[in-house]
Amino acid sequence: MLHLKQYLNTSQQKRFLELARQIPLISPLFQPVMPNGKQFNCQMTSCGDFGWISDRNGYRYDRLHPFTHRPFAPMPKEFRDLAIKIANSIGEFDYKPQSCLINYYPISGRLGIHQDNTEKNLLPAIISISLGDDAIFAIGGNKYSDRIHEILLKSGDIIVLHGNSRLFFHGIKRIVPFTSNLLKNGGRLNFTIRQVI
Ligand code: MD6
Ligand code: FE
Repeated sequence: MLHLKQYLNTSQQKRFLELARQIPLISPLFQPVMPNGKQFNCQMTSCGDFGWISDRNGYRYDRLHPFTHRPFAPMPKEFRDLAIKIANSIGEFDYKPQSCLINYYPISGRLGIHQDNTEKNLLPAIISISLGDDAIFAIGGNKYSDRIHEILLKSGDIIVLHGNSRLFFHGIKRIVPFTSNLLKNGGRLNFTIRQVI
């Protein structure tokens, strides 16, 4: 795992926020349910060739938004360029940013411990960008029962799960309210850029 602290400066964070704000106009945020029917504690949408979906039928990627039934908004070039640059820096020279999952956490938001294994191709890195309020990120190992440690993610930080850590269990324990003024209504945005196939 890589934790690139303050990788994006304030003006780059504002630029990424401005780009992200356009996406729900085409691909609205929604609060998915898990296969067991429980609601997620954050809202989601995606951009790029594929979006990540969860509902009663399971977790998967789809080319169409589950409510608009239209292709997801295109992934902004700046997102793709950033992902390719970071992938190249860790020796992934053929990285294809095919999907960016956007999670919005209100101050009460969280995300249970999970493994990102829905992708057909589990080798390419997942590159995660945080904006807005701080979050307590919990990360363990390849087994659910592995010891977990906590990392404070701040606005502009990037986490990369790659190589040995690609399938590490992780989640968001909680948001730390009022720690950033980037989002005017508070809360946190997270973008995870993935190569799916
Ligand atoms: C979040 N992140 O930061 C949730 N997944 O809101 C993730 O679930 C995640 O940070 C895969 C790789 C990096 C991540
Ligand atoms: Fe994840």
